[in-house]
Amino acid sequence: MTQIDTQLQDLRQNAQDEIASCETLDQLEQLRINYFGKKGQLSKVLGAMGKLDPSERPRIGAMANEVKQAIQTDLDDKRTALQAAQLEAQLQSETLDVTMPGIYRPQGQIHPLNGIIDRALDIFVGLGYTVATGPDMESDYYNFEALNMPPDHPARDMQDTFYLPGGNLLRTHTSPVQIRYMEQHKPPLRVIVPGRVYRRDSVDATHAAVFHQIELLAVDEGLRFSDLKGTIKEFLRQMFGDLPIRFRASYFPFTEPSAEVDLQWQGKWLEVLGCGMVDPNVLQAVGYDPEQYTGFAAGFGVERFAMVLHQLDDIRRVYASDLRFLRQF
Ligand code: 2NM
Repeated sequence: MTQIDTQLQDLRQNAQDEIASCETLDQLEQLRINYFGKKGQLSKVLGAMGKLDPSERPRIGAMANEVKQAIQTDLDDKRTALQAAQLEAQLQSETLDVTMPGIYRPQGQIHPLNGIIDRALDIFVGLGYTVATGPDMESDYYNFEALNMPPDHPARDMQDTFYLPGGNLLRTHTSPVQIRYMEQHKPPLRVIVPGRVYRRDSVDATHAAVFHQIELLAVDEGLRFSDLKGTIKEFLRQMFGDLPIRFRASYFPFTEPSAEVDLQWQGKWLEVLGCGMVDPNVLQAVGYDPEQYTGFAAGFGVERFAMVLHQLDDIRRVYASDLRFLRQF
């Protein structure tokens, strides 16, 4: 045997061993370059072919080809195996077990006050009303003056209103929003206004310094007290069910005539809202002609509705953010 014979056999054997113990595709590529590259081991051996006796060349050439083929086959088989292993490992590590328990995220829920507000707004939107809102900080004009409450009106008392530095105040009702809305729109109009209001009441089981009101206003030609009655009746029917209601004469500075509405709830008459025909002075203040247009308005307290509908005995619970309490609704 010639020396080149042995070299080729050794090359074949080394390649076989190295490929067999190779563990990664990168290593395998290095091996391929090491054997088949321009400066690789096979080239080196074949470079010595020139020195061979010409009669030996065909045999050695065939042998070199065999060795090359065998190494190539080993490399291909190994590459296939390593790729399969890599894919398998990837599939293992990226497997998503959809039957695993999820990460627990407590479900939020609608606060009982927002639940009442949502329901009331839905009912009035169903009756053709538009939802409007406005600022919590108001001027004396929008909160009182435009609502037919002159400077000496008792409701303006420091004892009842939170006055702010600079002459502004925290609105004591949502009615200033209706004034602003009327300034911006011509009749006919129907608006429903939810919002936070502020009063200097001492806090107890049924009073809070900050609470929520919903007020509605309709202005059109020919609106009458019977339109107000029908609207209130339908609203209370959708809110509480078909229960007896009664209208009692009352007084508000911004409506004339005015009424309070009672609902027979669990055998007792319960006052649930105030309402009336918008006072002509209010219409005049926003530039409407009271001879052409009439309006009706009503207002109610959201907390009071929540307390009735959810049978609550203390308003302060609604604000305490105690989840054990709030989760009941
Ligand atoms: C009430 C009762 C009666 C009322 C009046 C107005 C306005 F701006 F149109 F004049 N808004 N809300 C009103 C009338 C509110 O709450 C008990």
